[in-house]
Amino acid sequence: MSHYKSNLRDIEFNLFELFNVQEYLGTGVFEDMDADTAREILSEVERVAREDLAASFVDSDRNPPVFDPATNSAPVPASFKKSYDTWMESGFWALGLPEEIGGTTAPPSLVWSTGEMVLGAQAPIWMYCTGPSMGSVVFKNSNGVERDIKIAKLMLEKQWGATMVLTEPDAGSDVGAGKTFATPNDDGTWNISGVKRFITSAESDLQENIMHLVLARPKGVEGVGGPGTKGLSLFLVPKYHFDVESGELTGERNGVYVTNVEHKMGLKVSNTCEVTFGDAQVGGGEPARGWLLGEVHDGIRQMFDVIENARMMVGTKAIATLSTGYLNALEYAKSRIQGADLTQSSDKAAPRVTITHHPDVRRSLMTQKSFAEAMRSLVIYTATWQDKVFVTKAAGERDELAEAVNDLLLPIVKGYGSERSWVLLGTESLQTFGGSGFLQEYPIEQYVRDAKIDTLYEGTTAIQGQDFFFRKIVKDQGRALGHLAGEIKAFVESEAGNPQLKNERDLLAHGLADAEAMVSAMINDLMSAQDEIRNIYKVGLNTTRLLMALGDVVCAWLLLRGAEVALDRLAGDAGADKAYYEGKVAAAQWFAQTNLPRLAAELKIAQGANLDVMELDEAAF
Ligand code: ST9
Repeated sequence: MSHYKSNLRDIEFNLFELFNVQEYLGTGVFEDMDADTAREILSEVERVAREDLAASFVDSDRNPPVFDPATNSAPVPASFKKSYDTWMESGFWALGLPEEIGGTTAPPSLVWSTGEMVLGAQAPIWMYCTGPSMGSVVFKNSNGVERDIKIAKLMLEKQWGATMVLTEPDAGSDVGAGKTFATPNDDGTWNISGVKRFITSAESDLQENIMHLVLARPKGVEGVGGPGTKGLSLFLVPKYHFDVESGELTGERNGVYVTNVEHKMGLKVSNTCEVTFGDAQVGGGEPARGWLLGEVHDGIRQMFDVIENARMMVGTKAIATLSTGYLNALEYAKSRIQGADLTQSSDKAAPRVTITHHPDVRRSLMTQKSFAEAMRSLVIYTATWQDKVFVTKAAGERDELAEAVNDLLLPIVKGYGSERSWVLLGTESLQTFGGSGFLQEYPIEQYVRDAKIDTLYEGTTAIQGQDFFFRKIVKDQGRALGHLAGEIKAFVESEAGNPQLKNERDLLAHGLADAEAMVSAMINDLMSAQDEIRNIYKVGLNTTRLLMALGDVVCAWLLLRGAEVALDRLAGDAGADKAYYEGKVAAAQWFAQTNLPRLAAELKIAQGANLDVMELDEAAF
């Protein structure tokens, strides 16, 4: 039986009942992707994910790849290769990629909905198969350079692997501290030298070639290669050399070798590699030759095309794991008989009941359900803004508001999504199983191990918090936040869901006001830092707090919007969906009642920020 429990019903609710994507499916740029086709795709991806991709979940954890230093290789287990091949044969990986290079036009909301199911069933498959999508980044940044367009097409056609190569042993969050450098050759190629760390998918036996997208600092060229991230350029460095015209491998090895594969707590089949470029002592000692992408040296901006997508991916993965964790916990709770009903606890002979009868288990299950459904809504809502960006770009225009709102939401999807998911998987989903949750017989312990990384890679939660406040709110001058807050206020002031949701809309109004007051307090601290620079520490003490607070507000709002739709359906004949819609209303009410009142305390803490902890001698810690 599959470990993976999908929630296609809820995905479809978000797409077709809450956000109404069918209004633009089958039209304009999405002419060939109508709602029926989208539903068929979702249904087939659900089946493949549950049956085929999930099949290697346990084996690939218990028998992970082993690094062989003699050959610099780390083959994946056969079970995983089978799952991977099934996914590649399905062709669904091409959804959302540009048709010019062989992709299939599809709205991001559909792509991320399929993503949830793949990532929930066997996340490393999605991560190993990103060569084609990174090909689209190469295409986007090719500046019309024919060679790069051809490379982009080959990355799709040949289904090569690809990596994002930023991190170094001493340059993690601080990408600009990277020392890897690139020197130009006479033939237009560059030689890359340095050691990178924590590089996902840099080695496996899944693809015939891997294209590394490497940030390095150009040397020996006037005016470029200065300190920090702005001095970095993006280079395309293949594992094997190939003929750009035909795509055939030449048989020559490039001097880029995996020199270690990390031993990790979870997500073990996903090879996390140390990669050495152009070291005479490594492999055959060949130089690591690559091409500068495009014509300009703006590697960090180009790499953020990958990073933004990867942050969305990580948030979606985390949320997908919480959802299947919850559904596994629910199934267990419905069958596990333990103890008497609390109302009969003094009667030692009272009948034993399933644990779903116990208040604390119900609290836990409803907490899991409401967060899983709220954050699914958050992912799909964010993706609908990406749909708007997609549609306007296709028309040769820009929707700056859509871009900004998407940018604002990304750190919430990634930072808030991963934190809430990882914590809830451990404290609630695993806990539902009692001691059995600690056993490998059930998938939850692996979920917990596999999900922890989501708060760490692609920018830690601390980085997401800083990005959220300094870049997405302050640098944006509050435009995107103002728009979102305006939408939430309009909902609060409406008659939505009356009378059932009146109390919750009131709670939302207070929650939003508290979060906005938190932003104001932080802006005040930031302003005061102009006179006393140390006051910026007060801001830094609160960036993660604000991210989590606004995450709660946005999630509550989205759930309540869903509840309004559900109430509407319940007012008619909901038929077989009655319990589903009742669950939507209950989850929204629960989320609002049990999370939003806490924001008043968070505001108080934020307003009380002081410098004590910053002034404390390190020795006192
Ligand atoms: C990693 C791998 O962790 C994990 C797993 C990978 C799985 C592989 C799967 C990948 C799938 C992806 C497929 C992609 C395909 C795409 C398909 C498309 C259909 N937003 O603030 P400044 C830029 S890898 C946008 O001064 P600092 C911007 O250009 C490791 N851009 O930064 C800006 O210039 P300007 C992950 C942003 O102080 C410039 O950067 N590592 C954003 O120099 C400089 O900005 C990390 O994530 C943004 N949010 O450097 C690093 N932010 O201002 C974490 C910056 O003029 N660290 N830019 O616009 C950070 O993010 C730091 O904040 C820092 C700071 C490095 C940016």
